[in-house]
Amino acid sequence: MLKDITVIGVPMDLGQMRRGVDMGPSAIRYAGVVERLENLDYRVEDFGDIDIARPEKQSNENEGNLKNLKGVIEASEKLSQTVSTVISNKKFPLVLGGDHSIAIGTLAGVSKHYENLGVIWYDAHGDLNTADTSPSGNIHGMPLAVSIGIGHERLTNISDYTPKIKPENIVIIGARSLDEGERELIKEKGIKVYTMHEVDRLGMAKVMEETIEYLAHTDGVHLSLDLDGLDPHDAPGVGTPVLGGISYRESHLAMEMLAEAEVITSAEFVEVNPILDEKNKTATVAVALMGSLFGEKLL
Ligand code: NNH
Ligand code: MN
Ligand code: MN
Ligand code: MN
Repeated sequence: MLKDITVIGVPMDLGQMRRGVDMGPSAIRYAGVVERLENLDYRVEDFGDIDIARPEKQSNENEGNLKNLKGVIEASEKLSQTVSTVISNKKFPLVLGGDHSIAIGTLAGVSKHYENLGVIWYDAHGDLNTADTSPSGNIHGMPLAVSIGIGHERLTNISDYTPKIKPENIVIIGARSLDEGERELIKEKGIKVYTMHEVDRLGMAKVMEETIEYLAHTDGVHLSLDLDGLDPHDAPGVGTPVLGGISYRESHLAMEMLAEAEVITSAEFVEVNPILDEKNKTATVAVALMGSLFGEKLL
């Protein structure tokens, strides 16, 4: 992995309706992300936060079934440019959310640097909705669809190109709450999904072995880790918790195996909501997982 990391905060809460997830980057910094990675001998620079519009100013910005569309577009363009600059400067972009709609901007900034980018989507949800299939109109349930070029044209064309990723370069891990339209899209596009059923059946070691093998043909892999992929017992500070998730230990194993394989070229940790959390537990879990992802060892 690159020895230089740039941390980018994205205090985004426009992609869903629960307040507090905009404080995620602060909570993760407070949990010691910079120190944790510096202790592993990385040079870590904190870019600070991307400027995000306040939801109070967004009252008339809905378009059809897309809430806060304009604010999400603006933020995505800014984030895309920042991430792209970080990669051009040969630094590893580590993006802190914020709700998962930020992945639209992150992937727009990352993918232009790769011919064949892979994505690991660690999440209880598929995030494969469109305005037509979304039960909520919340854009944080749509970023993976947007990134394969499906959705509102202003979202799919962030940074003036589409699609950002190919369906066959995606692995979803931890899914256990998929909407009807998302299931259809998964089947139609043949997207690789390890639901909790497969995680239980195969075990996390096998899931990660297969995932790494499945993405071996790519020239970079982005990790998009939604903290709600973990069980709410281990990560309670999320807006849409779903029982029966991936454990803290399984998640450490997953990160350790990614570190060993040296495949990850960019990452984001999203949906940390300190208002819904228990003593900053979820941010602390996120930082611990980052430690493993960047090579921390127990011995
Ligand atoms: N699938 C639901 C929706 O589209 C919930 C999405 N919530 C998430 N996604 N946290 O990761 O609204
Ligand atoms: Mn998500
Ligand atoms: Mn590309
Ligand atoms: Mn989720």
